Amino acid sequence: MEKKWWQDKIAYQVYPKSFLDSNGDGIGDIPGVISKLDYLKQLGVDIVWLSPVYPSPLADEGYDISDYYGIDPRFGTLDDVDRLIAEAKKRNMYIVMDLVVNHCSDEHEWFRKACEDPDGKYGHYFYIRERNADGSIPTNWRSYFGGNCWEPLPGHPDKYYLHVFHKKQPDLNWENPELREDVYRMINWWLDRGIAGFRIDAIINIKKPMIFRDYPVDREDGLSDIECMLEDAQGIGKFLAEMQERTFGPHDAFSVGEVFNEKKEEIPNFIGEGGYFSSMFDFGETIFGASTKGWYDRKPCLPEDYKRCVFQSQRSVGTVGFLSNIIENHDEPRGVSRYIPAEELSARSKKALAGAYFLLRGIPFIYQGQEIGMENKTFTSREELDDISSLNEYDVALAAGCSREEALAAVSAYSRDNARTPVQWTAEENAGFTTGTPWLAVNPNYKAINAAAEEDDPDSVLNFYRRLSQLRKNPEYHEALTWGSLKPWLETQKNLMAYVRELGGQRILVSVNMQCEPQEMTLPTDRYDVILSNLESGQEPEQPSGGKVKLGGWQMTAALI
Ligand code: TEU
Ligand code: CA
Repeated sequence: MEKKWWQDKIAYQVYPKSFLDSNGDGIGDIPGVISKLDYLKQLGVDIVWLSPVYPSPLADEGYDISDYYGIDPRFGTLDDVDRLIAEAKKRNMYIVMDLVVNHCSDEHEWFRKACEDPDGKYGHYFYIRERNADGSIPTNWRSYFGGNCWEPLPGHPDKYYLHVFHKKQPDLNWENPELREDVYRMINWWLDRGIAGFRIDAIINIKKPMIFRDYPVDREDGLSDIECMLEDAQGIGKFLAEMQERTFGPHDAFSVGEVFNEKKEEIPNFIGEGGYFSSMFDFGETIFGASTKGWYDRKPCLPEDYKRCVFQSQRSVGTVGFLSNIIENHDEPRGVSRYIPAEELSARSKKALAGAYFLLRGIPFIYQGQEIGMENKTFTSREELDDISSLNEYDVALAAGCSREEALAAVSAYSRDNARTPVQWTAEENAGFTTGTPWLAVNPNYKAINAAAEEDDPDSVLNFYRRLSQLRKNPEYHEALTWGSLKPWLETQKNLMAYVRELGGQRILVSVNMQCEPQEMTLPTDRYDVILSNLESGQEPEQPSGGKVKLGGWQMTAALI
């Protein structure tokens, strides 16, 4: 595969609203991000992805954009973005923005014009349909955030518009070449401004079936899972290839797609050489255990499940392309709370999980706060929730017969708000996030878990992430850890996640004991030279004997073999 500038990079996701507030209004902002670039540099971050900072009514926290060419005053100004790009550049870092073009906000000018004249130019920017002859909505599709996908078009009671997310997020009609041209113009405008690329939101949704029809009803609400519509939609490649050729390709930009439902045979088209995207997220373990009924019916992802999902994704991509690896993002609970059984959660196990995913083949993404081991928050009432998806899932759970406590427990475990509580910088009030009142309450555990406390502690999660980055960048191992193949080792040994990264004769064995009890691991070769471990200072990993090595509880080790 052709070498590209982004293949050996480490990325970090900033959710601006919750990152750092520079002016005391309780909302994180771009100047806040700029002030932490040195911190990110020290963490080994090369690429910083900003979740949306464009003008938005914030119905879906910025994923509902009302002007693609501006910056919401809550987050700063275009000048701030230019300064961010320049400051990043000084540090050899890159800024990546969020591209949200499956839909815009219902407050975007395009939608307002579509409402004024549904048969005019901008009417064709959306999916506008007449009511059915019997007065019913055009199709029975359930939106991601609950309820049906159709909303009466303001001013036109006989017409509906399609929204697969919230009703304030009308879907854009990608079949219309004029719309596509407008999107490409906007992408190129940002790339010309100096950003290095985009994370591409909800992109699998841009292709709809040519014929809109009902699918089997799967809940009491009389609607069908939106996945049925997506399954039926063929030919997304045409749009994705065109976008790549017109925008990312000529700019040599980095693009990472939010792709959930790829089929193995499509992977080369998506992220192979000359593919639609540079990379796409691996969501194998993220979607594990999901239920069409709702969050209340989800199955937990145990260490064995985690390992199986990750290896399956690694296998299906092989060396064809580069996955982007995560343990969490702004839509998910905290990875440490999700993948580590609650009673086993500790700095040691957090570091073990970090080591397990960070050295996989692909681009490691760190989500803000992950590097200090931030955990889920416990939400004690519906009023503490902000996220529209969580609010809907709470209601879904109640409607399915759960008690309030059960509904709250389900939402607490999976709420997107878990990742959106402010970053815990210090042990001071509001975790040093703001001098005002934070827009979303901080996690009360900030006195124990915060960046300042971890700074000087050699055994902290933060310092372990730094060591992981250093290992990936160390010229001695950099090539194998970037371009090397990955082969699982002793894949069926319970709660052992081990794999070998190999390139040109160099082999690095990464082994993680994902349980509190020690366990023995048979080694593939006689050699076992440890180059990194998550053990506390003063502790040494055990030496092998008789071709085996003993791994302590939640021990993670990387060794040359
Ligand atoms: O997410 C797409 C998506 O499918 C997930 O939002 C998922 O359905 C949801 O998290 C379930 O709770 C992207 C963004 O990452 C997300 O923040 C936006 O809300 C969504 O698109 C709409 O833009
Ligand atoms: Ca602010």
